[in-house]
Amino acid sequence: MKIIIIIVAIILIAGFFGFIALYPSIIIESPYAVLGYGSAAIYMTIRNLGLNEICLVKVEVMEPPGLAAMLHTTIVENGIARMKSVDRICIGPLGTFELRRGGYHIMLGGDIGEVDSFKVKLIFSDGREVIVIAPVKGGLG
Ligand SMILES: [Cu+2]
Repeated sequence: MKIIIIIVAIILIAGFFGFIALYPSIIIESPYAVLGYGSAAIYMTIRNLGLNEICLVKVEVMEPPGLAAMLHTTIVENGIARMKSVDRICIGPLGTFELRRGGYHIMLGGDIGEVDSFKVKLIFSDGREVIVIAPVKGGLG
């Protein structure tokens, strides 16, 4: 009897760590949005608690509907900052990546109107999806 309990415990513990290894957490911290003219930018910090690199490859806007989302970075050429599309944003093993003003961000386009927040779905390279609500905090200065 005792040996069965020990075997079951080992299986459960191995299963738990196997699950953690296969599906390590992605943590989204302090998401927020800034409104522009016919656009908006979303910023946040993404933490990868896994031992493999993960990449944010796509964003879908859930609310409000009908908006397009792109991944952008900001580059400075001849002293002028402009935005450039990127196809992915990668976060290394046990790494942290900050989407921030003047850097990488999620760009929303379309008929945005008056909104208090955006609900977006982040889609990662391993197929995982994370839903994030980003409250609006002011306009693009
Ligand atoms: Cu942009």
